[in-house]
Amino acid sequence: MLAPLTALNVAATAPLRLDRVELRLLRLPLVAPFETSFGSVDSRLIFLVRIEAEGVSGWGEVVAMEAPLFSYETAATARHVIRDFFAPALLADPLSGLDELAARLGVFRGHPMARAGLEQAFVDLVARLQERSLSEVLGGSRDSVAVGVSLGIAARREALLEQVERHLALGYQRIKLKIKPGWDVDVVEAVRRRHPGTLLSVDANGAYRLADAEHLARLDAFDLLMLEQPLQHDDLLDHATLQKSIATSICLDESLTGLRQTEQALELESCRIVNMKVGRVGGYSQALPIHALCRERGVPLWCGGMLESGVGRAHNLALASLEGFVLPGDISASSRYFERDLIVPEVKVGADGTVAVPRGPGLGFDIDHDYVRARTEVVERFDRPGA
Ligand code: OSB
Ligand code: MG
Repeated sequence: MLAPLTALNVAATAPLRLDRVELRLLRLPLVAPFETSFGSVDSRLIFLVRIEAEGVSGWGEVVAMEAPLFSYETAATARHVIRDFFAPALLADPLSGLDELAARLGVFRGHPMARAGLEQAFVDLVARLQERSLSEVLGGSRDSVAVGVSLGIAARREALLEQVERHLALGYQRIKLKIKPGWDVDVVEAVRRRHPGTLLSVDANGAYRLADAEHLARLDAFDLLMLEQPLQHDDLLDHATLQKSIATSICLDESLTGLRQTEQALELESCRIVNMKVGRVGGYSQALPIHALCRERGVPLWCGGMLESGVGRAHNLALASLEGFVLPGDISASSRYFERDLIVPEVKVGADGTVAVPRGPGLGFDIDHDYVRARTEVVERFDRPGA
């Protein structure tokens, strides 16, 4: 049986009256463009959420992109649903904990990334009020988390090989290559030939169809840890069919939009490995039961990434400190993404390919308020009625 949310240890001490929800949009340039099967980006529009209560602030990040490419959500749709529906619902009455917050938002459909940003800010706030670390509040047990790096589609194969080399030298424990038709088998073969012992995986972001099954089976020759999201973003059945015809383990990302979809994917054997993204699944109220489900079933789980700023990355780090996260996460160093991050200290990857889990209250990192302010393009505040 799955633990009820109330047993997940993120209840507020007493019903918490939220005073304010604040949204903040800011753009951070990426140190290098990041290309996937759905396009290339050279900057990240960061969407921060701050929730204030009892004079304390909790921080979260809405990981939606600017365009509806990874999922249907965008920064603009998230802003709209938070402004018009989610924030008013949360500010209306005090909240006893995360389960009540999730229930309050549960009357609305969809928009998991918008919900997750609010859940993150709330859980950080509760942790800070209790003077406990986010990892502790979530039930984490690890002091450090094993990490890998996700490398985008490159202009030339030599450039990718050089990046693989560089990131292995930095200590990363696993290399993930983005693939698409025309940038797959040959590239993977070249990387595998140079690095026979490296943990290697590939991520197609939905670029193939079931008709490509024979082509994808050619990847079986390279001893890949997994093939992430080969088929369409909303598919479970074709993935189950594909999994029967290839040896490489399928890992689902886009298709797992919540607990129910994850249960059904495991039931259908659409995947053997689960990528957790707290934004994609709709927050901790889904992420924690998905973690419990994977542990119960012995399904390997790992923490994905969405090119988050340090705020979202700190949440990922705390979540990945839970016991069920058994494979290296896409939780790379701040410097892999940005010249300067929004948190202090920045996230560093040790030579052993791990990141230390902070033990300070809440996120365990300080927000770099000066830099956040300097970069902010939009701020929107919602106050509790009568506050
Ligand atoms: O599919 O895992 C993905 C980045 C943005 C959107 C989707 C994905 C990714 C990554 C990079 O692979 C993960 C990271 O390092 O943050
Ligand atoms: Mg992915």
